Amino acid sequence: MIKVYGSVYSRASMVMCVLETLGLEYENIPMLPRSEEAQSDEYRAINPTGKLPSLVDGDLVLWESQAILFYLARKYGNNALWVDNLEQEADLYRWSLFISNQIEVPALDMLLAIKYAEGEPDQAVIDRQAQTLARFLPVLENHLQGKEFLVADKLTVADFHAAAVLSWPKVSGFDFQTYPAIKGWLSRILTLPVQKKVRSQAVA
Ligand SMILES: N[C@@H](CCC(=O)N[C@@H](CS)C(=O)NCC(=O)O)C(=O)O
Repeated sequence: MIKVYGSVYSRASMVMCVLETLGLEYENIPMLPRSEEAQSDEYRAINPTGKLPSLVDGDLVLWESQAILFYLARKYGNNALWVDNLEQEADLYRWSLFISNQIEVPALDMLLAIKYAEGEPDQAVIDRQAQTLARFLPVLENHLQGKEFLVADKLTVADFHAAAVLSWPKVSGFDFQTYPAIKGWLSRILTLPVQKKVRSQAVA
């Protein structure tokens, strides 16, 4: 059976959302980021970075969340959660890479500065990340206007990845008021029933 390493409180949640949407059976090994288990020699033999998530499917051992999502959609999607032609595939890579390269770092650093600060949150760090987001979010806002999904007018793995990343500033209290298209899309993806189902598997 497919194994997913990583708790629902990590990027493993997007992998589980995809597995659930595709109706695949899997076993979740719910380890937490930076936990002893994630640093163990046993886990590093699966993922030498010691990060989450990782996927084991038969002989395939895979890490990097987007590589995992692309693999699952291509291998098991049967047209679900993937695109229909090469041009759409290029578009999916474009938006997924844009989220990874331009949004992921400020979104995560903002979350860490606000929710995981030791002591008082560092306002200078928060302001810097907000400035970076303010540079790139208008691009996403413009793209999402009049659209339900990120690419190809259908739900794809890119939506699960991008929404997980954008959920970090959301839970940090970032104000999406000036980005109504992002706000609507984010709410649409984060309230899909599969998200609730995956979260319900959380172990304390
Ligand atoms: N680019 C990697 C990032 C993986 C990552 O940073 N995972 C977090 C949990 S969501 C982690 O394990 N952090 C612990 C650490 O940085 O050591 C991916 O998308 O899989």
